[in-house]
Amino acid sequence: SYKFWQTQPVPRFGEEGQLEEGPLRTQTVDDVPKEPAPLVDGFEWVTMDLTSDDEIKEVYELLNGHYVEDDEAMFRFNYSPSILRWSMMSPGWKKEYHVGVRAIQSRKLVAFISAIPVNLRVRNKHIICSEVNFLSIHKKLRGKRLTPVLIKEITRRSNLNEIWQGLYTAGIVLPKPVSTCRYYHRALNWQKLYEVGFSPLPPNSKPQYQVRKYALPESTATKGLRAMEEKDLDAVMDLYKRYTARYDMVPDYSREEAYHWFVPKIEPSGEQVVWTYVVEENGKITDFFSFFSIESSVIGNAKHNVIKVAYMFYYGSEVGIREPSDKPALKLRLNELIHDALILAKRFKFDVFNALSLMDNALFLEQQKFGGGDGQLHYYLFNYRLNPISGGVDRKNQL
Ligand code: YNC
Repeated sequence: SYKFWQTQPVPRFGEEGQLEEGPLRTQTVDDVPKEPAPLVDGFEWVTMDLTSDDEIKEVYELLNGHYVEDDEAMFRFNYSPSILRWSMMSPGWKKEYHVGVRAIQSRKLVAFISAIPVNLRVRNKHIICSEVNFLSIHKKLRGKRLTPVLIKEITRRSNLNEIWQGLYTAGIVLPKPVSTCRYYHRALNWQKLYEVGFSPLPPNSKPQYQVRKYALPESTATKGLRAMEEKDLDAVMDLYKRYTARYDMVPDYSREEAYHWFVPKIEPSGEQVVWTYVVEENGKITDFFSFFSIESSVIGNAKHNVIKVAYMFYYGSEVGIREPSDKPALKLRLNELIHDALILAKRFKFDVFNALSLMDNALFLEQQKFGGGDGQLHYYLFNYRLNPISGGVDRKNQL
């Protein structure tokens, strides 16, 4: 019945048809409480300092034990401290958006929610949002209606900065998705995925057939493909902007943000979080693609503790800009690029490559041997009405 969500400025189920797009509620900072709502006895609000190794470790440990699992509780996200910093300390980040709840006596961190600012283009309008992520509550404190309190607190802190809109995703259905995507998975190390229970052995198949099916060449094939460097930033940004103009909801990155999200760097931990490649032809950048890394813990498996998962991030190609309606040409090009992305991800020891049914992914998922997963990802906006956006899978039917 959405006891909490029905009190919030979000669109309701049953509102159909084309409606006027825009904010649902208008307020000023004067309307916003200056102090957080009290927590139940024994708990207190804290602001986490993610620049501190000790505090990021506490957030890491809370999430490592209590963040998102699949329906069968076989895997749980294991965001490393470096990836958490990359995700929550993007340009414009604010310490006060890293909100924790501690047990007063033990000092233990038992809940967390975060936001980063994002400038979002929705159709032809621009909105500044708080992108809310990493909501998590210790398993022992579930079902006690702490979530609404955390959401109201991150909303309050955003509102005090005059941010009135939110962007978030969730695996569960809430009022009311702007878009719904399905997860797709492409095995890179089929044997390991089979051993951890991620990839089933299809009837009438044998492990060696599956291994052969997902085998990849050693070397990439696209002429001019190389790792992105800082000097490519303007070219990649320009390509990103022009290519993503075809989509209805896209972050509008500043140069600083594009540097943060796309340029590959080795973190102080020695880890790499994001991989971006460009194609250079006669001194011009004609294509790019990127993927990032999140491990998942394997729960209760004797042989393996983690799987290394690459997630498709953004890409762009002059082919799609030059001939926006020429799907066959773009399909060909994206398949060349993504095939190389798989080869590179395999080289970096990823076990599986994930992608969602968004952007132009429908043009390569099947050919690149991605299989549809059980998981869905719903996209939401807070305090904004946007007519639904159909995903890449729907678009596929229109080809
Ligand atoms: C969820 N994921 O429906 P109703 S995603 C939003 N997002 O409210 P309680 C959620 N709401 O139905 P529990 C939600 N999950 O009565 C549940 N809810 O209206 C709603 N899991 O609260 C739910 N992380 O505290 C219900 O539930 C109410 O103890 C029930 O805790 C839920 O980060 C949770 O999946 C998810 O740690 C914290 O199960 C817990 O069950 C947990 O009794 C594992 O809560 C980790 C997990 C969620 C990942 C994410 C995005 C979060 C977005 C939040 C919304 C932001 C709005 C924008 C704000 C900024 C606006 C500005 C400006």
